[in-house]
Amino acid sequence: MKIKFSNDFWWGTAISGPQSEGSFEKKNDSIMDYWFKQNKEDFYNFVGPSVASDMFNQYENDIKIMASLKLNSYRTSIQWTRLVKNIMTGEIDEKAVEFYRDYFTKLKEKGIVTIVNLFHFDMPIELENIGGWTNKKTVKLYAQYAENCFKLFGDIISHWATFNEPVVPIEGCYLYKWYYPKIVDFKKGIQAGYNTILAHAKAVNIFHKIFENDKSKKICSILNLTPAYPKDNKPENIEAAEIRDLIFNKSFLDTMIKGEFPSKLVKLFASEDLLPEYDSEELAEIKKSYIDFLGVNYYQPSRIQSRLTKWNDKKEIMPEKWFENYEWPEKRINPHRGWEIHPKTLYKIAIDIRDNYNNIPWIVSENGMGVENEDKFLNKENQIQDDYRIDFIKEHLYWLNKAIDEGSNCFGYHLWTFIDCWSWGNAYKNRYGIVSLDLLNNKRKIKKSGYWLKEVIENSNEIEIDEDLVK
Ligand code: BGP
Repeated sequence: MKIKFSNDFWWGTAISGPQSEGSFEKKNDSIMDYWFKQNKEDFYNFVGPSVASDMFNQYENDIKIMASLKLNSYRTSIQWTRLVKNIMTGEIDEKAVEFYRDYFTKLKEKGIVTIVNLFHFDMPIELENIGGWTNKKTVKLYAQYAENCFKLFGDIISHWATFNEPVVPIEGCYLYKWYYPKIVDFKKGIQAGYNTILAHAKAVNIFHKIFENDKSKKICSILNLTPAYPKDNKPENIEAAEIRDLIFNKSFLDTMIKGEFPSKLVKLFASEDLLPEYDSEELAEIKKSYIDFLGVNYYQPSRIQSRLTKWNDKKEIMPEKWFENYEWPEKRINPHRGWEIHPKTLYKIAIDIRDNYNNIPWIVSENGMGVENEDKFLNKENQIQDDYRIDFIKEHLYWLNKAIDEGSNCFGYHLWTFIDCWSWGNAYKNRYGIVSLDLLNNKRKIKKSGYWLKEVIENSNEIEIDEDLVK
């Protein structure tokens, strides 16, 4: 069977500054740099973010590779800890401005539209030391940083993102101990989440003011959506899944698109004395902010049931007070990452955006598959034969295409990622790139999936899909 995407469809890849650039010439540490200096053993093979994919030095060549693959779009992020020389005053590092201006200009010259994101988990350590997102001073400094970025690069960049996956630092830093500072404190996490939303709203409002006469400038937020499937139709399981959705998806989705916190979530948090500190001026700022488009990172859904045992109220409260994860027996997983592969959920997300979120224009801003030891798939020409990745992409594109046919307003698909990149904790264990990176010499080589994508684009965005793959 054949599917086809519109001629102006965006094809590209996404990456982040901290995971690709390396920390060359950076004047400040993020929590990730600091965490690595403190606890190297927390990182796969003791590899930290200092060199990453060496894009700081090789971006010009990398952009040529992107162009050779006919990709028309891209996303990366500015590192706050690079752009700003002095985190507390916001003083700009002119060398960093030169670097980003050249990087973004080179992309533009090749006809590649870049979405520039402002925050990808990389909180400056100085701000984490005063409470990170739990402190409103961070919100103020972020708004100043965002305004500087819009003014410094707004002549080159048309598309912006305030945050990548804002819920993830809440989970990682305040609930599940994935990332430094590994605090377990749900109430603090909620304050951090609320302040993140406020910071987003402030940045969006500043953006719309600066560019009020230029409709080509657009801003989004990038959310990782993990729709919750209840185990079955029992009301208690449906209710548990609904709560999981409220806490992890709708908290950000509803606020950023509709300007309002879901009332059921507010009631739930109030019942446990978990509401953050807020005032009416802040709520008005949030209400006023609107995004021009939405970025959706999709990797996996969640599978939920009601609690099998009563939550022990003597324990620290966690979101799991209201639900439990459920192991769906039919679950297909990517064993390298442990994440479920369920392409049809992308269709569910697309229809939900169409029906419940004003059919806002949106892009799949990340989707991809991390695989360990990809070297075993090298052919004689030293090229990685990642057919599993091609199949993974095709399956997702099939469901996306169906949703677009049914009216969902998705205008593009970005793969995570362009080149194998450093990951939080996992470092270089799982490779996601369509271009491989040799860690010994930082050499790049396009994988089979990269050439496959190029072929799709050259073939007028038409894709042949094996029916067995999507039944
Ligand atoms: C997303 C993040 C990326 C990236 C990707 C893969 O959640 O936005 O930064 O890391 O997931 O995840 P991981 O690197 O943990 O395998």
